[in-house]
Amino acid sequence: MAFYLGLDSSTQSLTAVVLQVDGDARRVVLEHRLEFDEALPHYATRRGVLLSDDPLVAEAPPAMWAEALDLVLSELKDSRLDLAHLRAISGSAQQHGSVYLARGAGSRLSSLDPVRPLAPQLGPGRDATAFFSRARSPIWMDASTTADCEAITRAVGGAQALAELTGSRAFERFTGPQIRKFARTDPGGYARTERIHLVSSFLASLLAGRHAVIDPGDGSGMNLMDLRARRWSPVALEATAPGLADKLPPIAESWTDVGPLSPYWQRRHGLPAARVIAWSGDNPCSLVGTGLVREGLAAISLGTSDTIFGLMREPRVDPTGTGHVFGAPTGHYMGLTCFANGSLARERMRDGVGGGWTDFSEALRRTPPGNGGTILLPWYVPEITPHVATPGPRWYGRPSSGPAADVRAVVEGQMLAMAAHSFWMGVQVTAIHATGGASVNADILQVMADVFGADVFRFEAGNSAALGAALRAWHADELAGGTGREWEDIVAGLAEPVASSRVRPRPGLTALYADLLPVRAACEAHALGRGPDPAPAIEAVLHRHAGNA
Ligand code: ADP
Ligand code: XUL
Repeated sequence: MAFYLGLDSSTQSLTAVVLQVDGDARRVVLEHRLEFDEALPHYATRRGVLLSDDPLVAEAPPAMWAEALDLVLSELKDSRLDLAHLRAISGSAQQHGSVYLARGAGSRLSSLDPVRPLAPQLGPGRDATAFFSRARSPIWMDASTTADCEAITRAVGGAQALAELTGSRAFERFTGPQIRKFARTDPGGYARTERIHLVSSFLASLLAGRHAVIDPGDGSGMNLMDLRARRWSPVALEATAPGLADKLPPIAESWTDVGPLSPYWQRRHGLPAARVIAWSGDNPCSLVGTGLVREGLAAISLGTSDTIFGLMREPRVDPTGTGHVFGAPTGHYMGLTCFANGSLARERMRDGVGGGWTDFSEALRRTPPGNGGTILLPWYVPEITPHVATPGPRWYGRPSSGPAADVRAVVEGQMLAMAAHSFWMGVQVTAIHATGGASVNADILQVMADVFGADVFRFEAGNSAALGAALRAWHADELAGGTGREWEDIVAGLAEPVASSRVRPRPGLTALYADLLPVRAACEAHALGRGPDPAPAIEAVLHRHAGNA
């Protein structure tokens, strides 16, 4: 019998999932979450983020993530599980965030005093400058590096060249632009920096008591990694900051054994010398945690933001520059497209029909697919896909017939946008695993199935990133032990959708939505000032589907 621990350090919380494997039986035996704001109020974060005068800046204290790790491991020690059987630990972390360790950090990692808590040993309280060369870490919500994105893009030969090289054009939240800004605005701090980690490799380093590697899954969220070669790109490093190659950890496969859990954790919490497996980003871990280990499956997460992602065997890059290609922890690639206007846009329309999700569903059921030719681009906040800096919804076609039609407009608008902006992945989607808060709504999933022409399954695992990390720990342990297991086998029975939740596409409607896709694209092009008035195209589709729409 063996236990595998998966941790997920997200924006707001640290979650632990323990997987028990006993012969062919495997099950999750513990799930535990610590909310940063609540458990560690002395860092004064709100939803895990430090307050800032500049709305474009988003930072968090790395000492808080370390203290949370210490607390969660001590809480595990107090659980009824016999952790002497703990074989391996891996983790997931919010992507793109970076942690700056000062000179001497490497030796301090290996000489922590097990009698004392972790955080005070990393420096004096909130201004932890002794261990960290920067006490506040920039995170994925930061949007303050536009000038750095532009400079990097120019230096590597344009947005398309950067996307071909690293998997994404320059994005403000990506780590390369963030490092460039730090080196430019605080050259002293940058010079004092011994190692720049991602949140994932930082936490793995704390566990192993030595600098850990960065895996290709998280490394591809930096605009610094050569996507195909899976190593740092000299051109991208050069474009970012001086002497950067010496400050970055090496890149190594996601199943790398970083070393045993350091004596600090063994003595402090009575844990065994379990293998520490390289950590990865939350999206790559969720890929495993939602069972997407072969091409043809996609996950759609309907949360605060909506994302669509799936495994890709080949690194096909989005020619339109909105999607990302990351390394997958299986050794393949994954495509991901992120939409900022998710739940908030749906909630706005829900409030229009009475304020409840039942009213929302009812509205979807009594309005016709195609919505009588009303098309909405629901850009209530600045949109990531496509890039829309100045928010404001854009309505096209026939005017909406009222609040119920508005509900259909937002759901159809979102699903059509997700379908349109995932074509670049070049994957024929046959089944979709729906996750996130809104995935409990079967009427939303019906529109999803009709638009994509694919079966949709609800996926229950709330902690898919932490579960993915635990499964990765198991996979790597098997590999290191010389047995190895297929990924399909690793995820079987654990990272699987609810079979009874299957929603089938309705054939006539898939044809209707296939016709609406280019029309919606024409609306988007018009809204962005890149195309003619789409009104005639909308009328033509209405005419063709007169009985349906
Ligand atoms: P986060 O991205 O913050 O983790 P979640 O994935 O937990 O978000 O999703 C929370 C959201 O789910 C809520 O803000 C709400 O809009 C939405 N939601 C909850 N229940 C329903 C429902 N029945 N139908 C549609 N949306 C729902
Ligand atoms: C992905 C991204 C977010 C963070 C959230 O590119 O920025 O999904 O990983 O934790």
